[in-house]
Amino acid sequence: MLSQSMQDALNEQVRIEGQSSQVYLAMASWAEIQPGINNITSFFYRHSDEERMHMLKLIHFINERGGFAVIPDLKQPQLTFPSISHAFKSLLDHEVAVSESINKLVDIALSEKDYATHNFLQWYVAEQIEEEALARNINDKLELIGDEKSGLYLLDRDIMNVTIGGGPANP
Ligand code: OFO
Repeated sequence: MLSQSMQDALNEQVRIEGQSSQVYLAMASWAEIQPGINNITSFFYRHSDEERMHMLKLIHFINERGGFAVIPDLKQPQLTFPSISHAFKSLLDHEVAVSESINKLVDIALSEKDYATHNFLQWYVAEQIEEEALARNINDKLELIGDEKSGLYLLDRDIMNVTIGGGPANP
């Protein structure tokens, strides 16, 4: 059974994952109207779906542990970006913030000796390591590319094979 404080903190994470999904959905929609970056567009759409899956996984966990998962109100995210690099920089910053919030949840679980929740959260800890590494890698490439259109063409081609979310798949 979840404590009220653990439940509230997990519900806040439901909101954060839902908001992440919205943030990346907005990036996808913006990317979709930029010429020639179809695979980058699909990367953002896939990332948005992945975040929704993270939210669902939390919802199921909260409800299965005797709590009540609250479906959150979401804010309209940033809709347009000065460049593709700006969008990816913002994605990285967002992931770093998500990792911090996951770490806080782990702290709460440990302080309450809630080992079931602690165990559940390890999936998110591992996922965040991968997502941050992926976002950093793409940002590094964009830094190398600078304003070169040919580099962007190659990034768009290579990103097609990138897998988002390596953890156990289904909620
Ligand atoms: Fe990419 O954040 Fe979910 O966990």
